Amino acid sequence: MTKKFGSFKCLLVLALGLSLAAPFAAPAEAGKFKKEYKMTLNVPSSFYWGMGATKFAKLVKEKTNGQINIKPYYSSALLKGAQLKSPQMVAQGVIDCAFESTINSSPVIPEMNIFSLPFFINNFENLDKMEYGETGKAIFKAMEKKGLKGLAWAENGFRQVTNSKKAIHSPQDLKGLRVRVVGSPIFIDTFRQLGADPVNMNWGDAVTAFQQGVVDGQENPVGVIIPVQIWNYHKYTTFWNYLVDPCIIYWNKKQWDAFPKDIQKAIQEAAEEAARFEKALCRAGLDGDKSLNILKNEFNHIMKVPDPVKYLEGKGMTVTFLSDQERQAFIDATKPLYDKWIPKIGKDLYEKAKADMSK
Ligand code: X2X
Repeated sequence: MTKKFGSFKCLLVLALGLSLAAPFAAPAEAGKFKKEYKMTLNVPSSFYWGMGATKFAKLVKEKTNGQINIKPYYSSALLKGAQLKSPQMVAQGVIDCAFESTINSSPVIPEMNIFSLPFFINNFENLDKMEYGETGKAIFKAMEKKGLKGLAWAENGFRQVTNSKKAIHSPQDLKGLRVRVVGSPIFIDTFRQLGADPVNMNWGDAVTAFQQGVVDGQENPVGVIIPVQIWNYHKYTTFWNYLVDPCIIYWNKKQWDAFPKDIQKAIQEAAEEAARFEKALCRAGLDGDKSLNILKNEFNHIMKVPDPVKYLEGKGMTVTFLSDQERQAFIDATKPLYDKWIPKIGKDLYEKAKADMSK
């Protein structure tokens, strides 16, 4: 380089180049970045989760002065729909980063099954206490050990059950129902325990299965059941908040560690902002005015569906809420799962989660 830039003219060009690239890395350093960073997520861009991923990519580009370009690959396109492979692919560096559900990431990080323990986390407040408390810290630490750098907590949401047969009020109502679940073992265990007939399949195949009536039901948050227009296949939904599905924005750790500090800072800020926006989209109309106000005041975003329950009723769905007694029957029926799953999740983490929630 010294030889090349020996002349005064060349020095001038170099100085100009440096000033244009400010405040970030010098051009020589900028050459270290890839042309495109691949990001995986399991849903289309139209879902709230997809909108969050799009925003993350946009913010990263802005905040790094165009040096880091993330391309979102929606609907697990890089994995041919095999949603449970995302954490492994990011850990290996085949994919650079992910905006991914904790369910889909649980094959590599079993600790993430803490969110899938049925009837363990009842509300957003408890979820936030865990994510921003000791539980969240421990999960990010476990991720680092597996080659993943966690950046921010986003969301898919509390999962509700829908079906084409009847309103579900009790475990008996689930008896024999064929329910599509994610291929994560705790979901199969839970629905078997409740007497249903769980069928695991990737989300990419699920909609065809609903259309063809191969399954009677499924479970997902409003951020999925609304854009997929579930009322076209299922007339009944029960809001049982039986478990929650956070998303995490994460990066291949080796690659992350090699980024200059200013780039790390910019991406981290982008992740936190995108996650706050996306979380609010997923919670809008489910936490009073809180998330609706965050969207309006901080992001100038007005929700098309400000009240998901009313919206589903408006589409002709029967929306059922459980009484305390009905809920207790589900809690009792799923208790045996705790004996099997707490050792897999880690007793320590389970205790941390309980402590976080009681703070
Ligand atoms: O597969 C699902 O049900 C979905 C879309 O919610 C996830 O990716 C976990």
